[in-house]
Amino acid sequence: MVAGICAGAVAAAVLAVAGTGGAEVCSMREDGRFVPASAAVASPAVTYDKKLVPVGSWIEIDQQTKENTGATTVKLRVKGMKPGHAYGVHVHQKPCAADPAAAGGHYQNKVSTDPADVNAENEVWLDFTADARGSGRATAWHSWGFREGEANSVVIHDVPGPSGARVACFTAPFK
Ligand SMILES: [Cu+2]
Repeated sequence: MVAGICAGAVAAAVLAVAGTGGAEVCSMREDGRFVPASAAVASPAVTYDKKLVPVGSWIEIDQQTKENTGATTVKLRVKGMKPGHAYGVHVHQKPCAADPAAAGGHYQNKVSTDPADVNAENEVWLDFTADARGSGRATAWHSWGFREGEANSVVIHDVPGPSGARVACFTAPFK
């Protein structure tokens, strides 16, 4: 596990850039297999709808943030989903729990109550369509990074776009 050096990286980089000009990257990568929310064995990956996100299906989240600019790439990979199904995915604020609502709302760069700010530029969306084998992938790029401790999960929804039923959740400690 890399130390949590992304938070505050932009401000620090302003001071350091003349000296190093470096393009250091801090990263986070986590993967897990989905278990039922009722499972006795805790997992960072919980499914609330076993038809759309079967028990034993797999997710990996990879985050890369450039220290000098804060620019952030988040990648999602999944296996074992329902072939051909189109899913909606967002980074959410809180960790997952047995209650699908536990993950809270979407992480937003500009925190807002305006529905117009609910979009893939102000939030991290990773919508994907599973291929014939149930695999999928998505990538989101933003010029900004996450505020420390405010992005803690990835929620999979039953339909693409801004909302939809929560069918699974993966706890991931974004930096
Ligand atoms: Cu969501």
